[in-house]
Amino acid sequence: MKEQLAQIKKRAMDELGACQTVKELEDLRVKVLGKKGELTGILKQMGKLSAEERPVIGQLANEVRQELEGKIEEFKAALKEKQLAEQLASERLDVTMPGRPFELGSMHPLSLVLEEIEEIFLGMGFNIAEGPEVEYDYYNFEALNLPKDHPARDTQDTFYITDNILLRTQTSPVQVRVMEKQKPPIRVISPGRVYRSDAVDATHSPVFHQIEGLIVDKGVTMADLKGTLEIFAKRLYGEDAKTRFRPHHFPFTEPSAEMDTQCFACGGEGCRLCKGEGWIELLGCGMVHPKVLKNCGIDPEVYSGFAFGMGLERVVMRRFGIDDLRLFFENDLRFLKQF
Ligand code: 2NM
Repeated sequence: MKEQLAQIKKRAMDELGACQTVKELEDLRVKVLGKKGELTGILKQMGKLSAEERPVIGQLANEVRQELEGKIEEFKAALKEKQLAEQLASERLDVTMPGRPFELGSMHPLSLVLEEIEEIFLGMGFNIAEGPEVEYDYYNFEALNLPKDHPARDTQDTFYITDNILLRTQTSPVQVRVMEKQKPPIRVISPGRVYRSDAVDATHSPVFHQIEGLIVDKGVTMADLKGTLEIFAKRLYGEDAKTRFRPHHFPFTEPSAEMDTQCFACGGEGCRLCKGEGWIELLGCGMVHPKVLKNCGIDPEVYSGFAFGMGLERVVMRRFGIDDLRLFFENDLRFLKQF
């Protein structure tokens, strides 16, 4: 029995040295020292021993148990420490390292000036109305007094999707929708993308932006139109800005006009910017045609209104001295970061 104990101890010590993990150590402890373990097996056979041998073997077995338990615990502790050290090394993080730099974006010049124009009109009591870019022929043309055979309805310029669905060529259809839904007084501007089938060059793009405005109420006159748009020009270009109105023609307004601002580069003398004119066209406008009001369910005997429209790109190009429209749509950061 003494020999058996010595053997158990020697084998356990050898296996102990080969253990790589805490789990393997625990398995070894159960195999040798557990309830059904090798050492316990020996102790169960003690009954066969003589009264003199029993305490000797018993003490020896206890010594072996204590020694093995101690060694296993010792190894366990060492392994745990090693594992922790490895984990700490692999998860090491330098919290003092500088962060990755990230670049701030900036406002697109079109958005910048659009916001400015919106603020001017919001300050005068207008609301902002938006609507679909894919529109019915009815809202884009028919309701605006442009019947099917009207020359201004050039099918060459319009992107048709079906016979009666198209990409809007102006934002006035938004205002038709507002007039249909809302009773006067109405005061809205409708900014947004519009589409025309143009070849791309420095001054033409198949997609561009318009801002149109509309007021409908009792007793609205051409004087209200002129006063409102003159104030707008002064807010946009400064209190010294000079304006003039020229007669024009639009199918949806009567009478119609165009408003110019005096060239700020030459003060009206005539220069390269205004092409020698001294004046630069800013917007088209007019008193809403009675037929248009009627089409939208508004009685032209009771109400009148004025409307106007301008191209955003041209205003922005003049503001920043940009000479090529394509720059707005190319998203070249070297361009966009200048605003
Ligand atoms: C312009 C010029 C003149 C205009 C007309 C309307 C509506 F819906 F009330 F009839 N909205 N916008 C209008 C009038 C637009 O753009 C150069």
